[in-house]
Amino acid sequence: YPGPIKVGGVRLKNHLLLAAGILGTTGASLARVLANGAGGVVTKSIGPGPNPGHPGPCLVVVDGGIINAMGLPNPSAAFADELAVLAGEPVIVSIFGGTPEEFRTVAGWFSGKASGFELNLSCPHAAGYGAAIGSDPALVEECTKAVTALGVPTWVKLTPNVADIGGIGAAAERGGADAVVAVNTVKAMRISTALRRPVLGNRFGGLSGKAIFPIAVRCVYDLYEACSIPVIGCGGVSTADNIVEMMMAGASAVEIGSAVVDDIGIFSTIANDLYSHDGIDAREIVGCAHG
Ligand code: RRO
Repeated sequence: YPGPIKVGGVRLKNHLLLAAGILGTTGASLARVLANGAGGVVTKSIGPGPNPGHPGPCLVVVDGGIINAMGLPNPSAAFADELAVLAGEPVIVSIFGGTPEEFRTVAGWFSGKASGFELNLSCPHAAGYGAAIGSDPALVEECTKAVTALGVPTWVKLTPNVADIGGIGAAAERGGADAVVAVNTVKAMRISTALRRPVLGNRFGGLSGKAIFPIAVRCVYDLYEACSIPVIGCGGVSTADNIVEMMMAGASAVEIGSAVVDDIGIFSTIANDLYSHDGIDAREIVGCAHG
């Protein structure tokens, strides 16, 4: 292990983080992921009001991944209780809102209780939230400013479902973001040929898993060119070689989501692979595919 590192203002135990959404709804599940070798964890996204989520089916397994339309289910302010067992641990609270004011309000509930924030400007299937905001540079800058004013390290998670992700990353940087995270899920759908209707209750959702890894690498590469703040990679990562590739594209740390569903031991497995051999030196390889 490389020992503690600092990325986007947050101290991490290693370069691997739990991505938002997976095992992130309770303090106990987040503690379990940390005990299994994650260098930091990101919570399920928390918003301005309690929300049960979309009607089911909410999730469909497809070749190379998962399509979800959970619908931003969360307990809102009550989530603060879950953080009590995680005091002192590297926990990034993912938050969403529909306006800069809502982002500020939600962040306020958790400031002092979180190592940092990850602003979710990128859910592909949430009317008025997520990608609706994250595809507009002016709104991205405003929402980011509303939270960075609190003085807590703030990362901004971006959607791949835009023409120019670099321009969106630059807007987050102007808003004072400490890092950008790329990417959230890719907008997708499946149709049941037997039932002649979309599989998901919400009709469409977001694709995660191995199928989106090349999209995530391209987005990290674009953001490394467009921004001066650190880029954190996310999307379809399942091996140590994937981590090295993401770092070469420009990632200073990497988040893992879908692969954790199959194997919570993946953090230790990958960390052993990554750090044991001749040892990767992130300072040497981050962004080395550029130029
Ligand atoms: O809860 C969800 O449906 C969800 C969210 Br908030 C998100 O950011 N990305 C995603 O794929 N699903």
